[in-house]
Amino acid sequence: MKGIPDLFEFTDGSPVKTEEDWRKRRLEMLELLSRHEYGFTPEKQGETTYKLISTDTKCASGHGVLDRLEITFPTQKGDFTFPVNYFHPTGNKKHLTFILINFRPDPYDMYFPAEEIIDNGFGIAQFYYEDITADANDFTSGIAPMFERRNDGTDWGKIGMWAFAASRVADILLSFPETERLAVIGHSRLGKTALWCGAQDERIDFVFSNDSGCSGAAYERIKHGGSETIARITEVFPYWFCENYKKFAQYPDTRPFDQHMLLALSAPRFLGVGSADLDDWADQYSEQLSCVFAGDAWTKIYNKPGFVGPTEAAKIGDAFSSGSVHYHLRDGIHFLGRADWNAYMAFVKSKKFS
Ligand code: GTR
Repeated sequence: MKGIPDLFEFTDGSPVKTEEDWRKRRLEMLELLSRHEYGFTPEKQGETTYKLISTDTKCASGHGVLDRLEITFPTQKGDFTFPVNYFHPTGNKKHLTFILINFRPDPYDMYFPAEEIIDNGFGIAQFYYEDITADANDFTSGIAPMFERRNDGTDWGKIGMWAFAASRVADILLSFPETERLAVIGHSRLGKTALWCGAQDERIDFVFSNDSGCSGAAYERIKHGGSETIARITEVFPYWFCENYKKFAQYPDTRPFDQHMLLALSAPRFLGVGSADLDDWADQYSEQLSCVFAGDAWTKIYNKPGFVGPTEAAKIGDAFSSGSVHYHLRDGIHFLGRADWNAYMAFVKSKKFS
């Protein structure tokens, strides 16, 4: 389609054809998204460690174990520690664990059905995003002041910081023998965060964005009535992004990127995007279109099915899961609910690993 920033063209205009080319293009796209949208993520400063604070061996009807952990990682200005609730099936069976970047600190929460997730054979490790840094235009809390600022418009915003913390959870989960695969998942602003985490951290096998909308999964150049725009999001939530992002507020079509690039950075791993019928603000159809456009990375570079589904808008109840890129549209409002989890879990179960 005309005007779509080309995934398969280097900034200098030369074509991206092979997997080797794609690996280089990947770095270009990460740099574009860092420089202009989310800010640059600082280097990891050293080893991540954890402490087991308590264990409930009979959580979720006795089907699972809840380990309450404290995870510590070094920053440029000392150690930083945050709590993580890790639910996993009883016994040490190997499983995939979802890293849920969540809105509340409580171990049990309305955004995830712990018992069903465990009964499906998965683990879930969730942390509270404001334990990392406040969701406010204030860079004095949590890890925000613990890294030097670049002061050139490209400093990481809060989305980058939350995403960095999700990767530190991955550091620990990967040291557990029962961890077979990892997924990262988030809803809304934390769906944007999950996408940015998965784009950067290739150890994560499944990347899930639920109702992430503007500056998440929604393709910005094709927006539909009543949906959020870059102008609006950078006015209300400037601190989620780097300062440079504001430059595009009035001229979004001049950006050398769009959100399909963020999604394509998950290739050749698995990607899942969910929308809700009543969530026009997130722009459901734009979220689907990003999947359509990003899917080419799987087909053209990796010879794998990418997004297998229509280019016309999905109908309520549709779920397109046969490729590496899943998309579903469920009924209801902006929420990370049971129907979303069931769709994501079914997608994981349908995939074989080589
Ligand atoms: C809205 C914001 C969206 C979305 C949402 C959320 O106010 O405009 O981009 O992220 O918040 O996180 O719940």
